[in-house]
Formats: sequence, C-alpha cells, structure tokens
Amino acid sequence: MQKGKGTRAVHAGVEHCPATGAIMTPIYQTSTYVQDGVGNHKGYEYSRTLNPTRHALEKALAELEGAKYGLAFGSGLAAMDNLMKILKPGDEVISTNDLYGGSYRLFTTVFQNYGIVFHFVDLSDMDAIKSVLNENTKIVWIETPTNPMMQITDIKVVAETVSGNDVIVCVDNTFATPMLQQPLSEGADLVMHSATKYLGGHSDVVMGCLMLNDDELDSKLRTLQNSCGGVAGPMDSFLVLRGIKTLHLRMQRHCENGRSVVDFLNSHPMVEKVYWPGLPSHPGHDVASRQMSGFGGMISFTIKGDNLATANKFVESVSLFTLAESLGGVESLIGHPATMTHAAIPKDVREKVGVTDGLIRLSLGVEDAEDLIADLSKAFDLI
Ligand code: P1T
Repeated sequence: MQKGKGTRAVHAGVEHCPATGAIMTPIYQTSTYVQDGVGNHKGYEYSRTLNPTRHALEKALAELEGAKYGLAFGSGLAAMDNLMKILKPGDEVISTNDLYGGSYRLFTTVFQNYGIVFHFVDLSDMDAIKSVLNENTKIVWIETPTNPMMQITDIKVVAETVSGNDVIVCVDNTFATPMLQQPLSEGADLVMHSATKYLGGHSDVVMGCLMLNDDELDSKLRTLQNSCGGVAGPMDSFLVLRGIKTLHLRMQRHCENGRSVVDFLNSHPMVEKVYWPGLPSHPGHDVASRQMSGFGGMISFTIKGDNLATANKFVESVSLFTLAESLGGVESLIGHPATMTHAAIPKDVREKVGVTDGLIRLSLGVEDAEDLIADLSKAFDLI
C-alpha cells in the first residue's frame, strides 16, 4: 500500500549514510569519483551524469508524484528546456494561453527559432485543442493553476481528448505541488516543477524537476540531461531534500492563509476582482474541487479602476509582504505580473487573458493570517 503524502514527504529518498549512519543525506560536494579499475566504480563516475545527493533527491521527487523516475535540473526553465529538446523542427506543442512569462519566453524566443510550432489556446475548451491538434503535435503543455490568472485545466479531460495521438501530456505542477494535485494519476505523462518554489519552500534555491513513468522517455530525458548538462548541484539538491520534508505542513498553512486572505479581499470595497480557484464563482472551481485537495496560497486580484498607478502604490504600501519575483516560500511575497514575472509577454497577448497593468499577485507564506490581512488592510487605507 502506498504511504500517505505526509509520510512520503518526510521519508522519500532517504537512505541513511552506510559509512557513518548520518540520518540526513550528505552533500556530496564532489565532481568525480575514484575508480578501482577501468569501468569499476560504485555507480557514480562524474557528477554531471549522477551525484549521490541529486540521486537521493531525484528518487524523492519521483516518490512524491507517484512516478517511477525523477530528474533534477538547475532551474525550472532548465527542466523545460531539457524536455523540449526531445522535439525536432516541425513538431508542434499545444500550450495554455496563460502561463509563467519565462515559460512563454522559452517557447517563443528560443524553441520557435528551432522550428518548433507553439499554439497557445484555452485548455478548458476541447474544441480549441482539437482545432490545432494534428499528426505533428508532440506535447500538450498544461499549467494548472496557471500563473498568474489561476485558470484551471481538467487534466483528465485534456488527456482523453488527445489520447491515441502519441502526444505527451505534461503538467507544470508548481502552484499545486504533489500535496494538492497528482497529475500522473489524472492521466498526464509527465510532471514538471519549478522546485525553486514550494518544493524548496525557503527562497534559498533555484531548481527544476521532471517526473514520469515511461522508461523510453526517461532514457531520452536522462541522455539529454547528461549531454546538455543543466543539472542541479549537490548543495541545492540537499536544500530541496530538506524542504520537501515539511511540504505537507507548509501547503496546509498556505491553503488556510489563502482562504482567510481571499475572504478579506472579497469583502473589501476597493477590490474589483479576486482570482482563486477556491471561490465558487471561479470558472474552474468544480474541476479544481475534484482535481485538487486544496486551493493553495496563490491569489491574484485587481483594485477598483485596475490601473498601474494604484497597483504600484499598493505594492509599495505593504510592509510584511515583500515586493519580489518568485513564490512558494515561507514568507509572503507580493508581485506585479505585468512588469515583473510576465514582462516577457507582449501587452496585447497578456491583457487578453487578464494580466492587466492593475493585476496584483500574492504568494501567501506561512505567517499568521491576521498579520497578513492587517498589512493588506493598511495598504488599502494608504492608497
Ligand atoms: O524560475 P525557475 O525555477 O526557472 O522556474 C520557472 C517557472 C516555471 N513554471 C512556473 C509555474 C513558474 O512560476 C516558474 C517561475 N516563476 C516565477 C519566478 C514567478 O515569480 O512567477
């Protein structure tokens, strides 16, 4: 029987050091390994290929997502880059029309130049998917909830829609984490994370990962990982191994804080619109209620008037929240997607999905909800 998610978070990938009994996986800060004779080694030859700390993390990541394989990279985008390199010119990707700005930039300014064709569509509309699906389609790229509009995609329905077309269904599970959403059990073939966010959880590491079950695809990805070299280092691997031990506890608190702050924002007279899948009025609420076991701690909202000047004044008026890129750490962050995380997306493209100049994004940390609300309340008074 598979153990509970919390138990897996604490124990996944842990093998006590056989030499010393150290309970924590050591940081094997080494580039290479002694060989007793030609081809006679202990499974590790060179740290780009494999390193024991990264190896422990890769096993832990796989276990968390209920996957057979895990691969860790130097950033979320490096993980995506590795995946996209399985494609060849003429291949096509169907992607969500709202996604992290850096993912959009990777697709449109890097891989488009290599002859890969990208279609950005509303993934809740199966007709939209069918209208671009063809024999060249190789990947469907789902981000759910999306960054920053919190759109929800029904993974199972998309997987069923493209089944039989030899398409790899990939889910960027960064916002939900394996604690709230298990894409592989919904029919996805591959899960990706920016481990920089909730998996690391402490804003002290940049990392990405891929988790999957297919032997052949894993072998391709591992060959690319070794050939291209964008691997996670041992120190960073240790930090994420440590981070995921408390992932279940942190996600529980992020979700609780999400609910409390949304209730506050929803009842504030200066707030125009709140985007959070836990709201019954959210268009993806029913799917999220089935597909996720919690709604998370990411919230986007607009202030009445929805303009840059007011948004700017607001983000400068908070003091407990920190104005910064990134998300998923123990401390609460506030961001302005249009000029920060999503600045790489042309204004007309981002505005179509709601990333307006007035949109504000919150990453709720694990502080006390009353303090977070007091900080936001003060900022509303100041603007
Ligand atoms: O930053 P990096 O570890 O390379 O991960 C990229 C990435 C991929 N997918 C999602 C959903 C993300 O949110 C990110 C990174 N996002 C931010 C830095 C941000 O502030 O939104």
